Amino acid sequence: MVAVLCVGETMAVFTPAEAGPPEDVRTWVRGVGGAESNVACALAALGVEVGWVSAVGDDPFGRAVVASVAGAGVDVTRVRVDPARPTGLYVKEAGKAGSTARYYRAGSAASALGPEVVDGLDLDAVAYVHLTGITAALSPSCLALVHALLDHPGVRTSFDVNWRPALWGPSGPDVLRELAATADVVLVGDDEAGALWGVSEPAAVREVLPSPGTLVVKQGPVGATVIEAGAAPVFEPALAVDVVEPVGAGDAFAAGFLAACLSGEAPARRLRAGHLAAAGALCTLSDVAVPLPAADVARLLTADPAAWA
Ligand code: KDG
Repeated sequence: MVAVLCVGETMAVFTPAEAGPPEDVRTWVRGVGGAESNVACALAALGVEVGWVSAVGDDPFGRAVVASVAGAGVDVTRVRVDPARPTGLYVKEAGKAGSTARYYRAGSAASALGPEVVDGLDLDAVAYVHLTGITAALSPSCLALVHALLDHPGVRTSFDVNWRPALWGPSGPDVLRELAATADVVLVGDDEAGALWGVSEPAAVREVLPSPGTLVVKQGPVGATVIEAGAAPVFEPALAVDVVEPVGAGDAFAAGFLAACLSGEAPARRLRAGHLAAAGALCTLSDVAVPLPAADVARLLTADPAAWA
């Protein structure tokens, strides 16, 4: 039995192991990355029982992806192996300010997932189903799967908007807004909200997304704000971190936030748990966060933020 199910594609990630233009790079490091499994791995590191729902090809990259996510302590029994389609890949050119992704995932095993997946899931026992806008962009069947989970009666959903313009046509902003409107918990970066809907201040984002019970607006290195139905906004500053590479930080933040929701923490503490988990992703080149030592997390959860400025 798991407390959280994370649903979405995970890919083999290739990062240059040498400086210079990608055309000249001959040595690449192969990692693993997928927004939803990144969340799952970070949740597992926080002691949450979590499963990942996806599909991979019957190929070495698929086996490597599944082994890596399972190795992080995530239940991978709901991952299907598709003999007819490959595991998706992506190439990441990393930088401190941001990274670029080149995707090789059209027609991948995970892009063939569809709403039939829901029939095989025991959703009654699950506290949250975590989804992202990435899955919605992969194919019409994946979009239908996201709708089916968001609309499933009795399922509490968490939805990270995860705007990936390279995956979308012009419908992206409208589709993502519609999906977010039906989730219980929505996480969005202020930069994403600005790009998608032209607003980035938390109160203005709330006007665009009035319905989710919990709206979290991530404000990069500044902090994050949670706005819950009927309550005043709560802001929590981020930690000062020497950033190595930012990909995966939002996923880790979502994991910290959800884990703290599960343990009944107050809003500010949930945000801080998100920041602490995000720090573990900001300090690594990998998309998957390196969990901070539990003792440090416990200490920093209650520390005075002035101490880390
Ligand atoms: O949030 C990080 C993800 O973007 C990364 O791990 C890869 O899932 C991925 C994607 O679609 O970009």
